[in-house]
This record gives sequence, C-alpha cells and structure tokens, in this order.
Amino acid sequence: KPVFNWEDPFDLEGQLTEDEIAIRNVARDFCQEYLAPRVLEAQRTEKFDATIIPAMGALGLLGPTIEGYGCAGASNVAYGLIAREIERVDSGYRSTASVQSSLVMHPIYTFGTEAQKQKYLPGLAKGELLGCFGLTEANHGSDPAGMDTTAEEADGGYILNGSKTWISNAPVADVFIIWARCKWDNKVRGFVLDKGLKGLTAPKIENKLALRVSTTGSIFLDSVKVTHDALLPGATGLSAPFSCLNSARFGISWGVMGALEDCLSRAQAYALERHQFKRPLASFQLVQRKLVGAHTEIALGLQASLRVGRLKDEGKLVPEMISMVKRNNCGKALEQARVLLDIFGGNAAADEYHVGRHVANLQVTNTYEGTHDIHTLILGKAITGIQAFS
Ligand code: TGC
Ligand code: FAD
Repeated sequence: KPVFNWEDPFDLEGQLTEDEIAIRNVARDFCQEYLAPRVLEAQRTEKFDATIIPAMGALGLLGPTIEGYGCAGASNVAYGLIAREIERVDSGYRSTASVQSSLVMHPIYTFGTEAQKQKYLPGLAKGELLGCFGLTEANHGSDPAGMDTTAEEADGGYILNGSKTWISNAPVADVFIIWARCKWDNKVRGFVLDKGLKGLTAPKIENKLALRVSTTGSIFLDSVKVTHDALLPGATGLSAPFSCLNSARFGISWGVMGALEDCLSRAQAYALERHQFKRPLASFQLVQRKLVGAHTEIALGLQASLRVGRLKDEGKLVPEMISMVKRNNCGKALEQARVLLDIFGGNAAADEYHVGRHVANLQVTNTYEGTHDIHTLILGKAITGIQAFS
C-alpha cells in the first residue's frame, strides 16, 4: 500500500534515471562532506576557498551536460540535481559553480572555435581554471541592451573599453567572458579574455550582506587589446548572452529549492526539539502551517523544474518556461524561507542555525539572472503580446 513520504511527496526519486540518481548521490555526498563543514567559516570571513572548484571538477560536477572535453555528457535534469545539492549548503557555492558551467563553459562550447574549446574546456571542467561572465554594468542591469562597453577593431585584433559590475568569480577568475557592443556594426558580441591582460582589472566587492562564500567583483577594461582569436565567432547579438542565461536560470530554479529544503529540514527538527508552554513548537497549528507552506512549494517547484528539464533534454524548451520556474521558485524560496525563520525565535539571529544565511542569499537569487519583476514582464508579454519593459 503506498504511503506518504513527506520528504519526497510526489516521488521525485522514481522519476529519475539511474544515472541521474548516481550523479545526484555523488554531488550530495560531496556537498555534505566537503562544503557543509566549511560554510560557516567561509560566511564569516568572506574568503574564497580555491580548493572547492578543483574538488568539484574531480567529481565531474562542472559543465556536466557538455559532451567531450573531459565533461560528463549528463542530462539537464542531472545538472539541476547538482545545483540543488550545492545550494542545499549555500547559494554562493552554487553561484560559483553555475557561472563556471552555464555562463563560461556553455558559451565557449556553443559559440567558440574548436581551438577555443580545446584551450579552455578541459581546464574549466577539471576546475584548474575558473571563469566569470561580464554582462551587467553599473548603469545597465535589467537592461543589458544599453551596455556602454565597446569593442573596436585594431591592428591584428580588437580593443575593449568599459566596465562591468556585480560579477561573480571575477576577482579570482582566470577566464573572462565579456559582452561588448561592437563599434563597426553596433552588435553585441562575446569575447574570451585571459587574466593578466594589460588594462584588465577585477577588484573585489567587499562586505557583501549575502552570497558571502562566493567572490564578486567589478571588471575594468582600459583599452584592453586582444587578438582576433578572443572573439567567440558564434555569438552575435543579445540572444547569445541570453541563451547562457537560459541554462543558468534553469539551474537556479533547482538550486533555490535545495536551499529551501535545507531550511525546512532544519525548521522541522527545531520545532520538534524546542518546547514552549510545555509542548514542542511543532505541536502548534501556526507552526505546522509554516512548515506545510514551504513543504508544498518545494514539491510543486521541483516537479515544475523536472518537467522543464525533461523538455530541455528533448529539445522542446522555450525560454518562457525557464522564466516561469526561475521566477516562481526563487520567489517562493525567499518567501517561505523567511516564514520558516520565524520558528527559530531569537536563534534566527545566530548563524549556526543557518536559515538566516539562506534568507539573505535568496534575496540575491531572486534578483540576479533577471529579477522576479523582469521575469514577470517576460511572461506578461507572452500572455498579452504587449512588451511592458519600456
Ligand atoms: P529582446 O528584444 O527581448 O531580445 C533580444 C534578442 O534576444 C533574444 N532573446 C533570447 N534568446 C535566447 N534566450 C532568451 N531567454 C532570450 N530572450 C530574448 C530575442 O529573441 C532577440 O533576438 P533577435 O535575434 O531578434 O535579436 O531584448 P531586450 O533588450 O528587450 O531584453 C528584454 C529583457 C528585459 C527580457 C532582457 O534584457 C533580460 O533578460 N534582462 C535581465 C538581465 C539579466 O538577466 N541579467 C543577468 C546577468 S548575469 C547574472 O546575473 C549572473 S549571476 C550568476 C550567479 O552568480 O549564479
Ligand atoms: P536594476 O535593473 O536597477 O533594477 C532595480 C529594480 O528595478 C529591480 O527591482 C527591478 O526588478 C526593477 N526594474 C528594472 N526595470 C524594470 C522594469 N522595466 N519594470 C519594472 N521593474 C523594473 N551580473 C553578471 O553579468 N554576471 C554575474 O556573474 C553576476 N553576478 C552577480 C552576483 C551578485 C551577488 C549580484 C547581487 C548580482 C550579480 N549580477 C551579475 C548582476 C545581476 O544580474 C543584476 O544585479 C540584476 O540583473 C539586476 O540589475 P540591477 O542590479 O542593475 O538592478
């Protein structure tokens, strides 16, 4: 007779392939054994741990959907499951990894020459190289089409000028994917730059309130000269960076559910353990309602992301589907984690209870890769046919 398993209410496990379960188990063991013991120290000190990316690479967790070049060739659902396990520990670790996989390896694989793939992908897959993705600028966040960074042709290559900000991994990156408007035809194109180029700097943004375990910075391009082979030849127009965002946004839709699952399991354990009025908190109806709200959103959110992942694997994906799961899951994770935090009373303020850290992180996940409002407008346009951005 079927029984209700509250930890997997819709039998997600039964909808995964053997390979996906095996990859998920590798990711879960790594995250719980390697990342979880490090997270509080990293949160407190805001120091980037350079061992983490090579450790992920050694397990095949970077660029996992890519075929060849040392990558696993796994399904998009497997990629989502990895993001969920990493973000169960911290959104910042998932950020570091998803920039590497979706925003650096993906554009090189999709838009690069064979020489660029051979040069970068094996090192990025192993985690010997770390990448970043520069699209946002100080004056152009939700509207990257307005970017001021430019590329112009010069003897034997191009010269890049401009700046980017709020760029994950930038201060510690070896490889920079930079999006610039090209002066010769006014089109946006992608360039792959190596660290150390003259005029290229990436200072760290200090004292963040969230995503403290991942390093974020600005990028300054002061007449940076690159050769022709820095251009990603297949990436012309804004659809190129947006296609990278499709992949990253999909992973985030899984990841934030992992963060909320961690909040729920901690809140459930705390509510059973902590007594007030001579009864466990878990025995109060108002507390149960808080647990049930998060529980339901996790179950629904994971099913939706699984469906989008299957459609992506079948080649039937359209970006609006991703906007729906990115918007919904990020919004619900932030809202429900915030409600669960109440269960901890004064201990909500203590970092060793972890849920407050997730809440702060989830404010950022609700913002980057297209804010909740921007995804609302993408879907509003799909429903009405009317563009309401500008
Ligand atoms: P629009 O005119 O709508 O489109 C321009 C061209 O792009 C195509 N397109 C897409 N292609 C693929 N996938 C998508 N999702 C696409 N969305 C649009 C479109 O078909 C068109 O192609 P073509 O061939 O006709 O030229 O562009 P718009 O300028 O009006 O922009 C609309 C809007 C607001 C949706 C877009 O600007 C947007 O998505 N804004 C949000 C910006 C954003 O998400 N930035 C993220 C920065 S990266 C980041 O945050 C990384 S955090 C990572 C971490 O640490 O984990
Ligand atoms: P704005 O665009 O100024 O938006 C501010 C507010 O106005 C938001 O609420 C927004 O929804 C609203 N708004 C804007 N336009 C409209 C509209 N038309 N209608 C209604 N409301 C609107 N970027 C990268 O390129 N690479 C990275 O690796 C990266 N990593 C990041 C890491 C962190 C920790 C953070 C915080 C950000 C990162 N970003 C990165 C930048 C991120 O993508 C942007 O912050 C995000 O796209 C929002 O842009 P903005 O901050 O300029 O906000």
